[in-house]
Amino acid sequence: MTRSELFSQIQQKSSFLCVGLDPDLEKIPAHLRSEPDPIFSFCKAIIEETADYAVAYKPNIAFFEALGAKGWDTLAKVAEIMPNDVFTIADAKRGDIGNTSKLYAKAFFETMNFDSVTVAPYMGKDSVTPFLEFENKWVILLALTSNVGSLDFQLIEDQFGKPLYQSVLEKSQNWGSPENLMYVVGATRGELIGEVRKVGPEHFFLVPGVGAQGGSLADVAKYGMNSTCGLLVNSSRGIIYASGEKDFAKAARNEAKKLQEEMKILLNKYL
Ligand code: OMP
Repeated sequence: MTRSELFSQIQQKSSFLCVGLDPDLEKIPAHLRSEPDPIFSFCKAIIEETADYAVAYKPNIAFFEALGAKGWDTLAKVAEIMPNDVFTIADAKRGDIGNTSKLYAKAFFETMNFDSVTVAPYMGKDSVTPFLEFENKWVILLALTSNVGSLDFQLIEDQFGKPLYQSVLEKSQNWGSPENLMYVVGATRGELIGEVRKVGPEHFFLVPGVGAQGGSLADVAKYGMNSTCGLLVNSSRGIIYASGEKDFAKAARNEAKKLQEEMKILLNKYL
């Protein structure tokens, strides 16, 4: 999917919602556990019920990998049933020396046909560029993450007072373009999103951390929205575990709808 196609989906659905698929066998409704593939049944129902309100889906690979070979089969099946009009994100946080990254890219872009993959910048250019060589595919590079540990390295300042996350943003902009490179910017970082926007005015940001982690959607839009929206805001647990009962998919739909309604107001306000 291209950047303009993504923006057009955002306009059509009046939404910049990404539904995070973090399916945990311990947390899914009990009645699904007798199904042949409980995680697939869970994800399928969530996707079907939320597709009117979401422009992106982000399966977190850990939740599938943890189940071994069966988990990989489930992930491939989930990737196959994604609606054609949504942007798909393999949240794998990969990155390794060049020839290894190339195979990670092949796994997620060719074997499974995801639109994008999350990548950690720590190993530098040659660990990221193999992902950028795939046409119409995207890298979503970790810049300023939502977790407490982001303080450990990402905000450390160099001798000129520039935090490390800003160096990541500046340097990596030579590796790709706003057409194939996005950044992860956590919703829990509030006004710092505005600082990131100054360094990457045109890039899309994947913003996790609203919902269960307490980030504010209004602040994300206020500080982060650009002229093509430039935001995909993710919520995982807040949507997929809205109910632990048989009505889980309808409850997920309601939560997705609530976020979409808020997003529609914000799009009208800032675009
Ligand atoms: P919830 O907190 O349940 O909405 O889930 C957040 C999802 O986003 C999880 O899959 C996390 O792994 C992911 N995430 C973060 O929470 N913080 C980050 O900074 C980056 C990510 C990510 O790359 O998606």
